[in-house]
Amino acid sequence: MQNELTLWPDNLVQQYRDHGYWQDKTLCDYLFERAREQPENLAMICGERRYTYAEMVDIIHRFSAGFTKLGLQAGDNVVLQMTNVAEFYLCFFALVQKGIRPIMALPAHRYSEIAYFCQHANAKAYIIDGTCSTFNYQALAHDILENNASVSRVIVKGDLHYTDSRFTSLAECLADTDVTQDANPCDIAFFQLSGGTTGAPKLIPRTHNDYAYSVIGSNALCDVDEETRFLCVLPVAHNYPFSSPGALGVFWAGGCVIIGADTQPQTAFRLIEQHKANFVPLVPPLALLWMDFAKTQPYDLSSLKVIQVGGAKFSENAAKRLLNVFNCQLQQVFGMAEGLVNYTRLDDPIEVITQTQGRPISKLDQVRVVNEAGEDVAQGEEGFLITQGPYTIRGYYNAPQHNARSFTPEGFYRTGDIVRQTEQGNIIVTGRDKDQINRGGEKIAAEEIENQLLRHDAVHDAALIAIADDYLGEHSCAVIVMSSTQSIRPIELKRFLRQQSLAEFKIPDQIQFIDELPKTPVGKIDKKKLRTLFSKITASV
Ligand code: OOB
Repeated sequence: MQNELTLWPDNLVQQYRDHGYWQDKTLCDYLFERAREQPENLAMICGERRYTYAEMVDIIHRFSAGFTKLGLQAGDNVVLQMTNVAEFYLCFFALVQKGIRPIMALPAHRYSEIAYFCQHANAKAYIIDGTCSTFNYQALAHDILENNASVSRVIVKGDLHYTDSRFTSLAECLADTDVTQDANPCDIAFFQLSGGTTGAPKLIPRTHNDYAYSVIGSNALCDVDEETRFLCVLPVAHNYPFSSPGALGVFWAGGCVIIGADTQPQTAFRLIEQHKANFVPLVPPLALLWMDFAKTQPYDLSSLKVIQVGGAKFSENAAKRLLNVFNCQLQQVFGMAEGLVNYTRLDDPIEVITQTQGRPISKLDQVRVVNEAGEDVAQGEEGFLITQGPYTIRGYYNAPQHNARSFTPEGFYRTGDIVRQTEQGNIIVTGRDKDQINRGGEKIAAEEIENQLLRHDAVHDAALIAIADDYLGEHSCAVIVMSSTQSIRPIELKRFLRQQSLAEFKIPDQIQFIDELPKTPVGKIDKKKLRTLFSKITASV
């Protein structure tokens, strides 16, 4: 299909192969090889359930057969929305083995986002956790089936709530084993989701070759090996805990992934003690919460070797404090689902670890810091970060107009991040040039929420802005100009947004009213001014 995958230029592909970065293996190959080498090693712990590598791969092959029986085949797209459960990884690999391409929805996504993924990618099936106690995904899936013609199957972990024949339980997909792979390493393996700045999240096509390299490269510099016991409390599908080095890195190195059902420090600390976890990725708000809790908690956390913090800016103060509270190493991670991932190295000087967001995985990652005109700024100066490399996409899926804005004519991805680079090449994130709110690592595209707000009759104009927040880093604030004929209270507006079935983290934390939105000289909404205005108000309440 046209526009499915924007390819890397031939000369770069040649370089990536010459360096051995692109190995022409599938994402499954690395796991299956590991399982052959050490079948009895423990691969996953999920609550009371434990899976050796042999057991894990056996289930994957059986799900592969089951999904094929349901009529799914190579090239089909499928929305995969699981909570933090082992079935997420089992389904992921089973789909990928057959060349079926999962779209990595987050548990927080609701009708609005899921319907968009289904429509945009013509998804054939929707896989959910039907056992979740905090949200009824089966009811959501029922709505999706009713309104999205492409989706003909819902596959459910747990007992079915609907007698509808289009619902199948995952347990029924455990068919005879199928060990054949229908995946091509150059093709799209799956879709990550972009934080986005406009509309709904864009689909990010990741190929086997590019993604595998990012994982292998991450493993090397994060010291991941058979001894790694990785606790995953962040959403399993997110690029950071999935592949930086993430659960994939751990599976490929023969370590063990301990799946945490929630992010509460009590739960996590118990898991760390019980399973001797030694590696855990966190986002800044969680790192702060864990630090507070660590002061008084009774658990033995001495197994911890590395805490990663990424997804949003971690302040130098907090970084220093973390090192004092936990007797382990800190690694800062600055990455993006589109590709580029930067890490501070484990043996970096303490100033680098606490003051910077690290440097790229690969020497073939090209990072440039440029001005408005696209020219490189002087070393050490602030500018816009653009990048290309062996695992950074060249275009979003079926989004030509968006691609024209998000990539330079040479194919560099415009990250929208404002950074400066130290002499040693470490990156310090200083700001953002994209209309997005980074709510403790969860990204909100301002325009998406503004469009939803404008659907309400009482809203004449709306702007969503970021307000500094001690805990989240930033929270969202909707600034509203009410229509002359109707008024509305903040609580009603929030209720209205919830009725649009959006992910909860996108509901504005704060709603403020104004007579008119200030404009810049070129007529754009002056969000800087709004931020100054409402930050003061927030600080004084
Ligand atoms: C990760 O991926 P996304 O796609 O959810 O978000 C990417 C954006 C970056 O462009 C940047 O704006 C922000 O999140 N970000 C950070 C950061 N890490 C990510 N901003 C400041 N400091 C950091 N350490 O968030 C992601 C993907 C892979 C690994 C790690 C994070």
